[in-house]
Amino acid sequence: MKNFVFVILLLFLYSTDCRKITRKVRNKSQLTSRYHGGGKIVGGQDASYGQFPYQAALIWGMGDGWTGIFYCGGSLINKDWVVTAAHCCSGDEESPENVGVVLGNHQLFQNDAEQQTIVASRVIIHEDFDYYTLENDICLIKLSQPAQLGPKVDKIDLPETNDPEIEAGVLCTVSGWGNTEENGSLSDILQYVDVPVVGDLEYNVAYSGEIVETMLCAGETGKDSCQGDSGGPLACASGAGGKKVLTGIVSWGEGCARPDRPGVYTQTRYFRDWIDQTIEDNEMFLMCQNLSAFHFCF
Ligand code: 4AZ
Repeated sequence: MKNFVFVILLLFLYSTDCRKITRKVRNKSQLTSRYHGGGKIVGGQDASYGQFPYQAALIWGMGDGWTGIFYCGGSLINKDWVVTAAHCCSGDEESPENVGVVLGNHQLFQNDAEQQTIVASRVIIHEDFDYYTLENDICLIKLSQPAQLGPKVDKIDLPETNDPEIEAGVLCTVSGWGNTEENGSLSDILQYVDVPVVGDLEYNVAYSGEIVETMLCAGETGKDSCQGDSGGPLACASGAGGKKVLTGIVSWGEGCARPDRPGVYTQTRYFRDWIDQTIEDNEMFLMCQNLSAFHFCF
């Protein structure tokens, strides 16, 4: 049940090198159809309820006794942890109680039958995250209580460190409630679109060398993620079974769905060890807290 009211956010566009990054903001206003937009993620379509059971919506401001603002996507990787972009977490490490994670969410502005809203207990930003280059744009959010898994709320597997690079042209799926066009508005219903992975040569020309190895480009003219989709999942089929895994995290891009300006994603396979280690360290941290045995632990 939604025990909060979603309010619309205006996105602050943070422009550096023509790059626009979603900034977390305030600004309340009444919902009007204007804000619901007519399009889809950009070039996508409505998901059915439960089609992306790993999709999380992040809301901010929970701890202040009011309702919170939607600002980013995320992905449930097990019952206790959500992975998102580091630029969705900046400033939250000190106050995880302000971060709400909504699972089983379908309509952003309305209650959904199997929705769970869980406050964060820890927010852990990659220690080498660079806000300017957006390298290492990854963050882990620990839920203060485990998610109840079921048909509408479920985890997505991560790729293995040694999984091969996804080849150019492969279609992957990105989902979110982000803007349905550049400088547009959020979508009420979760959107998804299939986007082709773009090869090195092409994107290096487009972004003149700004794409580092741990990033991946995907998208084509008219089909892309956009502001508000940040932190959310890019799922690609992997291995013989073709099961979809969390290949990427929505990170940045120049505008949305522009020709030769694909969306840029954090490639999770490069961070598999960081994720596993961070989760393990957290268990140790909790055990040490419980034992009050800091001198043994640290
Ligand atoms: C953003 O600001 C953002 N077109 C997300 C995705 C893309 C661009 C910007 C990719 O959240």
